[in-house]
Amino acid sequence: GEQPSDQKCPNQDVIDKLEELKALHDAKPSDGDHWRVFSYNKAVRALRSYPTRIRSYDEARKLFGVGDKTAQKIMEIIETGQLQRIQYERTEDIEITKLFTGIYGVGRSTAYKWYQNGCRTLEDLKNGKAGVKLSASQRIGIQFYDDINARMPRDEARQIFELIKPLALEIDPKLFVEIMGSYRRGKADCGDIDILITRPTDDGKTHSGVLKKLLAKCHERGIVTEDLNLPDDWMDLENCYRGLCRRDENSRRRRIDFLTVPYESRGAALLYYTGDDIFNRSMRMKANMMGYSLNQKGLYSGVVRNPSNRREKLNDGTIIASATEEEIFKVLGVPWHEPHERVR
Ligand code: DCP
Ligand code: MG
Ligand code: MN
Repeated sequence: GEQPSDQKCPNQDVIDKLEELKALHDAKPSDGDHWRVFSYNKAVRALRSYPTRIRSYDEARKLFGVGDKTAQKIMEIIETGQLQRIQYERTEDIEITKLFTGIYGVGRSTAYKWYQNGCRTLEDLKNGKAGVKLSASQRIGIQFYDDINARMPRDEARQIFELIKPLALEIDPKLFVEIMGSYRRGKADCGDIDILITRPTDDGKTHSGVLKKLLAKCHERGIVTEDLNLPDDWMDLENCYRGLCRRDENSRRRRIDFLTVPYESRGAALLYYTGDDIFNRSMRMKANMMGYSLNQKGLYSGVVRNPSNRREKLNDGTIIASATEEEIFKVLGVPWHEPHERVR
């Protein structure tokens, strides 16, 4: 695997500044500057694997993916510790749009529209300035803005999961309850808690209706505090719930996601929701190259897509692997990766 991103490399300060500039280009509200983002990503990758401190322009220029402009920037950071371009790119539209996209349920286009209509602060939005109408979850997103945008220590995610898992097993001891996402990958901090629930069907029963009962219990105990997105039909085997939770009355709110899937697709769901998103993308690409299609429900063969819109499936294909992560890796010919190895 690659070296973990928190391990310092000899050019870490250069990487940090380039990443900062990249984020500003990426956040361009009108339409992220994708070409620049791509080129900074290439430079950062080269710098990450470079073993020694960069000493000259020529040395920087020799790195794969580093052109004249980027080499100049690298030297500016090495020589001055600063990158002037960052101040120049940090404009009000980017800053305010970023503030607004930090609200749960607000995407870049909504955020930019509010900015264009003259909103500048969270107060402006709450007050309905320029005719802004917030959804219930966006209101909660503003009310707990700082909590939702903070990450929690891994230990707190574990403690909350250990409060919830027994409540689920009280409802049905045969449930399969697993924590996924960044926690399962072993990260030191988590943006939210991702919980998968399913149940074997060999005794003719299913987990239908469990999610509703579990959430009632979690609300009753004060563990889940606010709902953000409820399922359309609580009785479906495949469901998704998003909300806020807390360990106890003295703890901050944390984001929590519950997912339920049919037992046969637990492997595909585990794989997808364990991530990370970049690892998922490479698995999907591998599947596509083999003529398969991979999503959170399974690995399919014979999916026919609309040639002029690859997103549109003309048929569902046949499922060839979904019950375990192992079999999906195997069919794709990808060596087994432990969750902590599934990182960019
Ligand atoms: N996922 C994905 N593509 C997305 C969103 C999610 O592939 N656009 C997958 C990969 C993620 C997993 O779902 O790892 C869980 O999503 P989260 O947003 O909860 O991300 P993480 O748990 O990985 O990180 P965080 O600690 O920020 O929650
Ligand atoms: Mg997560
Ligand atoms: Mn999540």
